[in-house]
Amino acid sequence: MTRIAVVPGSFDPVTLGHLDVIERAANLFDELHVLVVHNPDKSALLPIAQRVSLIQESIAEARIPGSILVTSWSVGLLVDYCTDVGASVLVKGIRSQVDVAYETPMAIVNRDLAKVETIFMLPDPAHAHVSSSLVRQVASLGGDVSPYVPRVVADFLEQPR
Ligand code: COD
Repeated sequence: MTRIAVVPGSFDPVTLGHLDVIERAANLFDELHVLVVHNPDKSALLPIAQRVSLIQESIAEARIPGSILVTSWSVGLLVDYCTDVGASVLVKGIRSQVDVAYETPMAIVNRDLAKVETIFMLPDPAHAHVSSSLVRQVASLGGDVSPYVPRVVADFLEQPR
């Protein structure tokens, strides 16, 4: 049986913290789907299609091995996507108690709704403080985001828009 897992997120933009979780999860499963989902609680910087492209380019740039599909989902519940593609596991990164408080109820509801389990991964300490919102803030104020994001993302954010 092919074990498929989904790494969902806003990825607005993808960071080195996200990429670390993607690489380690790809090592654990036969197939990994990195799923860009709109989070209605956050105001977006990048269009969804741009986020998908930047994740694909970042995975290629880092030469992350494994069977990894990058796509997006906007039609309904996250677990509906999992059911559609035969994925039984969600992988999320946990940086702090705040992440635990945010993710725990969703993990329980997703198991109730569709028997989809959630696996929590601790971050690489080097990237534990990194978030997309921090990157958006530093970039918007003209700061150097290269310590926090893949090179393709830093280059993209530096372009005048
Ligand atoms: N190191 C490790 N992990 C990290 C790091 C880092 N530096 N930064 C972020 N992460 C993790 C996050 O904890 C999260 O697990 C994942 O990476 C994605 O993070 P973000 O910030 O890109 O995405 P979020 O937090 O906005 O998540 C958006 C989701 C849409 C995935 C989330 O809101 C969700 O699961 N929604 C479910 C919608 C649904 O179906 N609801 C009904 C039932 S619950």
